This record gives sequence, structure tokens and C-alpha cells, in this order.
Amino acid sequence: MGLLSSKNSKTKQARILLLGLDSAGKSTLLYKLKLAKNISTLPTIGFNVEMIQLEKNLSLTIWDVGGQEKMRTVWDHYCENTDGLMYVVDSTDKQRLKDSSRELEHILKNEHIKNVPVVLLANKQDVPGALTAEDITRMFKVKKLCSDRNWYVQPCCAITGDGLMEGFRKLTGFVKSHMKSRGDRNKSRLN
Ligand code: G3D
Ligand code: MG
Repeated sequence: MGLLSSKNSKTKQARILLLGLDSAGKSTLLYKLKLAKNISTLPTIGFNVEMIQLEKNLSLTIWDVGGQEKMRTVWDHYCENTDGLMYVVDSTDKQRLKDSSRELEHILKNEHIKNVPVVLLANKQDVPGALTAEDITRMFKVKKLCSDRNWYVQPCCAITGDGLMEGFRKLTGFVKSHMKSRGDRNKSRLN
């Protein structure tokens, strides 16, 4: 993955996990971002990897691992070296909301992503009756679940792209300060 770093040696790479139940809209939003930013795709079997650079010195490598039940069992294995989590929720799928919040709760317990920032995307806001970002915050008990990290819930529509950039910019900001404080901690450990 030296593609972007060869362009600008100061560009840092951040690894972002893109998770959420199947049909939440992960592939749609990656495709939308790709069209908007003309980002590169690494075709892979079982998951998609995209690179996006929203800021000069930071490029995000986004791992879309897939959300079907059998793929959820491997989410844990992708947590290592992750700098940020983007969790996509289908705000219209009220039947599986509990499943989605349970999966989020589970993944947040992974040691490797302790303190790693999270942005929840409350997707499909174009559909009448969709739960709002506030509803999702409350129903997922995000404040409590994410009390040890930076978090934000962003309403969006992956089809039109509304809210997507805002969500990724928010995550980028969080990731930068997370990487910095981790770097500071490592430095002080060495001193
Ligand atoms: P996934 O990758 O998380 O499994 P997909 O989900 O991106 O494949 O999306 C699942 C379905 O939801 C797709 O519909 C897609 O078009 C739809 N979808 C994704 N985002 C939105 C959105 O913001 N609004 C609406 N209305 N639909 C959305 P199909 O019919 O192709 O299965
Ligand atoms: Mg998909």
C-alpha cells in the first residue's frame, strides 16, 4: 500500500473500518465517495478496500468487510491497527435495529479498538419515517457505549451523498487527534 505515500512522504495513512449490517448501505456510500473523489479501488474477494484523501496530510484506507451474518464473525479480526470506525445504520430497518446495536456493542469491546473514535452514519434519511440521528443516538445508547472515545452520529443518504463528506470529515478530525495522542503516549513511554 505504498501508492499514496510515494506521492507525498508526509502523508499519513489511517486505517478505517467500515462496518454495519448487510444492506445498511456501505457499498453504496463507498461507490458514491469514489465518484465524488475519484479514489482508487483495490478489487478483493470478500471485502472492498478504498482509499480517500480528504486532507493534505492524511489518507484513509477504508475496509468494508461486509455485514452478512457469517462476515460479522470475522469483524474482530480486522480491528488490529484500526484508527477509526465508521458504523453504518439503516435508519429505516426498525426490525434489525437491535441486531445492529448489539453488533456495535460487541465490536466496541475489542481490545484493539479501545479508545478508537467512532462515527455512526444514520443512513437512508431520504426515506420518509427514517429514524433521526437523535433517535439512533438514544436507541443505541451511544453516549454510554462510547464514553471512552470520541463519537458522532451523522445523518446521511448514501444515494445522494448528503451528509457523507460531513461524516468522513468528522471522523478524519477525530482520527488525527487520536493518532496524535497515541504518538505522544508512545513517545513518553520511550523517554
Ligand atoms: P451494504 O453494502 O451495507 O450491504 P448496500 O448495503 O450498499 O448494498 O445497500 C443495500 C440497499 O440499500 C441497496 O438497495 C441500496 O441501493 C440501498 N441504499 C443504500 N443507501 C441508501 C440510502 O441512503 N437511501 C435509500 N433509499 N436506499 C439506500 P438494493 O435495492 O439495490 O438492494
Ligand atoms: Mg456491501
